Amino acid sequence: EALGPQEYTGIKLKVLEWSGAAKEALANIPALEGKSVYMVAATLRPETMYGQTNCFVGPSITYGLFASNNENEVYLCTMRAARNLAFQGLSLVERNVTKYAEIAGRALIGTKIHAPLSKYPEVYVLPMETVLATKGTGVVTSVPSDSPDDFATLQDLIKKPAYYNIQPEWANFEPIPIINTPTYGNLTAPTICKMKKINSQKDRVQLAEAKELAYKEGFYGGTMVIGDYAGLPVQEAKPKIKDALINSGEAFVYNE
Ligand code: A2H
Repeated sequence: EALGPQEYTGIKLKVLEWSGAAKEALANIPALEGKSVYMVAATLRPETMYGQTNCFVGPSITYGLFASNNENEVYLCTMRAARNLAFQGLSLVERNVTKYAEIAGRALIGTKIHAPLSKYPEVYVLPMETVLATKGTGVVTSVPSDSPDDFATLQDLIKKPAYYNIQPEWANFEPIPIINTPTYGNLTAPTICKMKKINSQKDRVQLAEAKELAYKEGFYGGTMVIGDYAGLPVQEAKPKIKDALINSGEAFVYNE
């Protein structure tokens, strides 16, 4: 864990269609009418956003819908993150949190979203048991090509959709090659998970090791194979992709 402040990129995942449960929970809230809702995901790896296949929420986490600094946009994240956003001047009334509604993560599952830069124009919200309410925004965007946690969790969901209460088609998105690495090829996380025989999100010890390997290899040895910066080393592409997302209004800097 970093001791100093951690700088994340807050990725804005636009809600295209609520799940049935979310539709019900959020009906009749006049403040939401005519506004776009964005689930805000905190990531350390903005250069991987081309490979988003879904987004994860903690089923037992309570989320809120909050006023943002744009009157047409509402942000969905934890209350804790909303306070941080407000403090950083990203809320409607500076340093003041305006909450329009609350919703359980469980009710968000199956919501259809647009994830910026992803090769898949529409992806779904899925459950991840290990999302921490105490870190980031409580929303984790999923890049199974480069994140062992995301890959292992998706494998669980694909194997047991009924157990996890999802429709199989919500998880039916193949990992996309976005970064080539000398040691693990262009699907780093699936390759490492296979090598370490990681079968589930519950393999915590091996996953912690896999995460470390994938992160180091991707950052120091990786080359982009997709997007405007294809051919560039990840270290060079990362700040450029981050800036492009921020300039297009699809992301912002989020510190905590
Ligand atoms: B990363 P750190 Cl491709 N609970 O984004 C659990 N995990 C969370 C979280 C939460 N509340 N909030 C953010 N995260 C994840 C991309 C990614 C990430 C890739 C590879 C590695 C990786 C796509 N998922 O993280 O504890 C988010 O996943 C491994 C370090 O602050 C975020 O970046 O160091 C990362 O963990 C933040 O972790």
